[in-house]
Amino acid sequence: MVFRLMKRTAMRRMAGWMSAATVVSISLVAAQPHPCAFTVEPVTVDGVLDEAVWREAPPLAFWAPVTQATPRSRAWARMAWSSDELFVAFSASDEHLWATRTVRDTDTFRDDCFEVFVMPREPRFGYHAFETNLLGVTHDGLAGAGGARWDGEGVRFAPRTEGTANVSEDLDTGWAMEVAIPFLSLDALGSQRPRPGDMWRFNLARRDVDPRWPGGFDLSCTAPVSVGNFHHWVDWGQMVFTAP
Ligand SMILES: [Ca+2]
Ligand SMILES: [Ca+2]
Repeated sequence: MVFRLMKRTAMRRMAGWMSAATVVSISLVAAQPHPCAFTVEPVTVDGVLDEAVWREAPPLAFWAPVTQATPRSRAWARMAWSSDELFVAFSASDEHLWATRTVRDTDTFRDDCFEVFVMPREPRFGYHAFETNLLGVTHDGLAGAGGARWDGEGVRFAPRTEGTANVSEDLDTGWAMEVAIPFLSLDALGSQRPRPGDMWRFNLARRDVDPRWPGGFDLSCTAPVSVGNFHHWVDWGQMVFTAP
């Protein structure tokens, strides 16, 4: 109940930049599994979010861990699927674009970063994490099932920035990312594809680097995590694969 009241308060604060219809959708997804929209139209993974499914799929809002406060910069994400892949779209305002890591599986999560976490089956099979900075460089892995090092085969990340990354003297506009994750790449899913009605635990998260803020960054995610850790899967939301 406390969480629900806090969500409502936060939603009122967001109403200034989102339509009433959008706010209603977000209030619903906080209470029930978030629909992952099936798309028959191919998604071109180029960071340009102009596919019809990105207009039609319901948006997810981002909240601060623990407090569920509104983040310093706004962002939204949407999820979709085809028979072969999970797609995620992310769009964020950001006045200070910053990313310096160029090598896979390094600490990309310290840059301006968008993170996708999915747990396709029971916790004993683990979950996959993709922590990808705005250069499109990822730190991906399989966690919770022995901690084996893992690289997503065929996973694609397409960032698009509006502004000048790694230049402190100006103000930037923001950035977006389009993600495609082949289902057969997910070890935690066991070489299967989801069926309509299947539900996965998930979390989408953002680290927003900005030297003007205390600590130099702001954290937010779509799940109501009760600790300052995006990996705290017991608090993740659920998504449901909608029928074609
Ligand atoms: Ca696109
Ligand atoms: Ca930033």
